[in-house]
Amino acid sequence: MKFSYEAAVTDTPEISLSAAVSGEKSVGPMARPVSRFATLREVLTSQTLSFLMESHNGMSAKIAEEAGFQAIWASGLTISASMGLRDSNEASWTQVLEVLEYMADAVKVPILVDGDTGYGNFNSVRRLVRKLGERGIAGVCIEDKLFPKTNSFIGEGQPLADIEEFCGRIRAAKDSQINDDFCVVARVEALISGRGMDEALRRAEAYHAAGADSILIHSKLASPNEILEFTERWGRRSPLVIVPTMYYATPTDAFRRAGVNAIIWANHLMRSSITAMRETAARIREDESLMEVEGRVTSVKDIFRITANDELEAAERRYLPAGAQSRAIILAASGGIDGQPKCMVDIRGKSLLRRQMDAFGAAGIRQVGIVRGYGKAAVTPVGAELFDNDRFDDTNEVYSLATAHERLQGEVLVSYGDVLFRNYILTGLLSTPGDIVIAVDSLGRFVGEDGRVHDFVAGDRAPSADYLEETPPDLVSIGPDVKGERLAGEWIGLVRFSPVGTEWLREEIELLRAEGLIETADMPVLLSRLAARHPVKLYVFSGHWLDVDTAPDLAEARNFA
Ligand code: SPV
Ligand code: MG
Repeated sequence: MKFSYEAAVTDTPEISLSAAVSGEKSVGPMARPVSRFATLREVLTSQTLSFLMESHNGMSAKIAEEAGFQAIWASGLTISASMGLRDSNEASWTQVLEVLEYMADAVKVPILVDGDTGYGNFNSVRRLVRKLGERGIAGVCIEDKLFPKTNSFIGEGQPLADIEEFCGRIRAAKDSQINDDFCVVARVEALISGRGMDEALRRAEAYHAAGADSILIHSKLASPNEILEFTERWGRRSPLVIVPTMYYATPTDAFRRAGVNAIIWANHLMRSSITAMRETAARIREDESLMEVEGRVTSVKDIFRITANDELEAAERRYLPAGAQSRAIILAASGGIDGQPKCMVDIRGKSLLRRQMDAFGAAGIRQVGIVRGYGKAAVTPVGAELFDNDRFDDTNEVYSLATAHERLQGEVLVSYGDVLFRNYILTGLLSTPGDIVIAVDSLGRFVGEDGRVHDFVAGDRAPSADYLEETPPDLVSIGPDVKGERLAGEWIGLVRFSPVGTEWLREEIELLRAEGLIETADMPVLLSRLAARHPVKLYVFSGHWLDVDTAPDLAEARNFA
């Protein structure tokens, strides 16, 4: 879609700017997506006054977009400043291009880049404009000065480019654009250089004739007088952009009435961030503490939100293999051996917990949460998220699990913190179909009276050794008293929930809470209740695991590992 200035003035635009900004499809007669190029064209040419906010990197661009700005001004001054450089073309144009690419990737709204002088002659401009278009930058502003440029607010009487030569730069830019809606804004520096109003108007006329899509008339006076005189004498011959950095006290309506199409707020995100960073740095330096600062600065969580971490999590679910999408929650709150939390006992140079985390890691499960309780200060493994059940003495396993409720989403494995198992058991559990699958040791059928509590499991049919039998049995009952010919074995304290199974798990936890049973329920109770409402599958194997409850278990574990 092509916008001419005249069409924009006289016709109803075919696109909705808000739709373009939000990235939605337009719903007008021509219903099709609006490009950023077309959006910038409308921002610069529409009769309704628009605003461009300065940004200098991906984050500031996101903040400008979040605030609702329709377009972004990628300022030469502030991009240089963000690099610790002067606004004197000390950064090369390809270095600026790289920053622009981050900015364009970060936002949907269009970017008008401050292209300074075009970094040289017509030939530099041609390459610049092509590359900008390739990177999705919707427009460039070039100023009629000489390379290397000097900021307009430094010194007096800066030399200007020859008019004809600068018109050549504009024509070269227009001939090189790879998108019909790419905008070239010609910036007139005659008022800045003290050349007077007639010269400014003459230059604006020539640049308009050379094909500029808009004229930026710049002034460094504190009063708006010369800008208002210019707009009056210009008489809306083309779209106009202004930068009221110095004449900031003028009410915006004055420019609206004068027929200005777009205003650039040129450097205020950079300047405000400098103020904020200075204050924070001074406070922390003085206090040698974060106390005063925390709560007054953006949270780390907010950074995750701004950079759309949730999108990455969704992509991980789409693209990573099953194990990598899973999270393990290790219940390690209860009990100890010889005054040490069970999960921390050393089994041949590695804690039980570390061994379990390594097993999860080997299966591709990188997100591990640990619910601590007994001796929690000693449970600080690297690479795990920690949850605390400080009531481990008078609560049970479901209460511990509920402390990690924030993480009960997606594919979740829950395991007791005091079990050791061979890796193949985990792999088998992960690949058994079902929304809830529990790992069952068939040798548990033969356990005699040994004075320990076992979670025996009965299925809806006897476990089959048939090669062709592919459907695992369903759990019917689980607990220390389960017996009979449907006895499948012993649950080892490892259960997998699919994303759907995790939803059921959350519901069941909430029901237990509502019934006042959350504090007393153990995992077998939870699994029994789940099995009453949903299919809970058994993954049956033989041996190759143990739990570490007592000192003799510990001795056995040391042989096992
Ligand atoms: C910039 O933001 O880099 C500009 C505007 O060119 S000004 O600093 O006002 O010249
Ligand atoms: Mg600049």
